[in-house]
Amino acid sequence: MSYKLPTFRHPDLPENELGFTKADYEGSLSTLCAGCGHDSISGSLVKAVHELSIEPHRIAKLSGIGCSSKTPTYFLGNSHGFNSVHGRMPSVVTGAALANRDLIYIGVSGDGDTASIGMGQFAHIARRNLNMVYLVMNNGCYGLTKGQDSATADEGSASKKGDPNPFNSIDLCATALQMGATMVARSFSGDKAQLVPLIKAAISHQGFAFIDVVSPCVTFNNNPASTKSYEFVRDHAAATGTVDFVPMGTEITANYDPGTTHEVKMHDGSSLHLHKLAESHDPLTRRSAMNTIEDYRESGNILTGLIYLDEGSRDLHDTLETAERPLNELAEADLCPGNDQLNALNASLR
Ligand SMILES: Cc1ncc(C[n+]2csc(CCOP(=O)(O)OP(=O)(O)O)c2C)c(N)n1
Ligand code: SF4
Repeated sequence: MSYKLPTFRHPDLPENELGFTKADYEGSLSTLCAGCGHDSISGSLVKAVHELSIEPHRIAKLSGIGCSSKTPTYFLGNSHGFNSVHGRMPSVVTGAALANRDLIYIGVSGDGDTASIGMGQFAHIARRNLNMVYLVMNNGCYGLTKGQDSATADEGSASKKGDPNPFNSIDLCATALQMGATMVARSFSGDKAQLVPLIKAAISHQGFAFIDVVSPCVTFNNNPASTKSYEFVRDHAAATGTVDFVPMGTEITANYDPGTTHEVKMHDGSSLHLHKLAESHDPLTRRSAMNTIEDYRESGNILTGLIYLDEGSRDLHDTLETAERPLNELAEADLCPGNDQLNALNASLR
């Protein structure tokens, strides 16, 4: 069987500013189960990067192990990619990002990959504020190994063949926030209208941008007793507000009632327009974000949308004061300034 997408495309597919169509950002044909939420997220990633007119070679996509971690094969086929070890994507992306700060890093993981085996790595990559998008395709189970409950399965939720989960669940947005992530959002694989602008904002954000995307596993965890099923999410998802991503230099054409929209300037000159925010929620304050997560958790609903954004984020390169030029471009002459300089430095320390 061939895993290549058909090469025929409609001749009038819309082109972005670089002259690329969406097809230029697709990957191989997906081998996931038909209806898996992960495939919809791959579609949203393709749409976001195409609309942002990013050259594919400027992106590196990395993942761990799982059905979710297989998806980088199905999007951005012309970008760099590295499929690492279970739960170890954060250390691999940290090394890559420190060596080459010029690439845009998109890490894809699962709730098993992140909230169990990779929890230690996840905590520290958030704490260090590495400049990357970290997206979890969250189905509350280990899809690839046949549907065991994961650490994000809600208490009382039951998968297709399982008993109700007796344990408290880990809320990855709360964890990311607690660990120091500078952008935190949650969405649903079935809500492209919400997810695409969040992905664009995460790519523009200078720092660790975390997106938890509820993504139903149709094979093992899409039954009525599951809180990660399509039906449950559709009935219980409630957004903090709506988000428009406005690229740099774009003319604003829509009119909003005064006081209903808040504009947030992003580091790269683009902006986020936040509309109809719930009164009790201020996404620019960590404490408010934490309270909102807790309020929704108590009410049994699923909080979606932009939860937190730190406008003054300083990423790992800022903190370490690394050179503007990517480290992998520095030659020996740049790295070894010579004996005289070394002697002078040593003398200054005596
Ligand atoms: C070190 C190691 N331990 C265990 C496994 C087995 N394993 C493969 S994928 C996986 C969990 C996948 O779950 P998740 O990350 O939620 O992804 P999903 O398949 O649900 O998208 C496990 C336990 C492994 N591959 N490597
Ligand atoms: S087993 Fe579940 S998570 Fe894996 S591809 Fe199938 S539906 Fe998706």
